Amino acid sequence: MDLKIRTRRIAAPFIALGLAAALLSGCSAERSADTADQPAPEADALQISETWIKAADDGMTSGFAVIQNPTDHPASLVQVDSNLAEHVELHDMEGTGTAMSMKKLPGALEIPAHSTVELAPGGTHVMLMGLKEELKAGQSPALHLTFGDGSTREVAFEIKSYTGAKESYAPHDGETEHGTGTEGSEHAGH
Ligand SMILES: [Cu+2]
Repeated sequence: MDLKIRTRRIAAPFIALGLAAALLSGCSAERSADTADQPAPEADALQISETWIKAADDGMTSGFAVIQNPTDHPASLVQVDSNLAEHVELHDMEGTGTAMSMKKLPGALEIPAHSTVELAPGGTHVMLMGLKEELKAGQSPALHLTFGDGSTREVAFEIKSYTGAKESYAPHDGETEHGTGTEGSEHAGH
C-alpha cells in the first residue's frame, strides 16, 4: 500500500518532465514517428496464433500459443492475466524424462527479432492456477497479455480437451476421456 502511494508520488514529476520534453522536441518527435526507427507497439507487431488452453474442471491448467516476431526489434511477453484463475504465470520445463518438472520463468519470455517462439505441451506454457470456473471445450475466453514495451492486448484462447503428453502435475495418464469434443462451439468472444 504505502509503497504504491510513494511510487505514484515519485512518478508524477517524471511524467511532467517527459511531457515537457515531448513538447519541446515536438518537431523531431513527429519526424521520427514517420520513420522505421520508431518500432510499432509489441502488442500490434507480434503475430499470435494457435492459442489454446487445456480444458479443466478446476485446479490448474495450461495455455499455449505461437508467437511470431516479424520485426527488426526484440520483443518479450512479460505477463499474462486472466480473471479465470487466481494466479497466472509463465512456466518453463526443466530436466528430462520422468525428472521433468516445471518452473516459473525467471523473467519475461523473450521473442527475438525475426523469430518464432512456441508455447506447447512439454515446453514453455502459460500456467493458470486456482481456476475460478470450469473451462469447457469450445469456449474462447480472452487472456490479457502485457509485453516488454508496456503495450497490452486481449487474445482469445480456445479451450480444447487434450489427452496428449501430460506435464507432471496431471496424474491421470492413460485414462480414456472423451466426449467433451468441440461440438456446439459457440464462440463466447468475451
Ligand atoms: Cu506450469
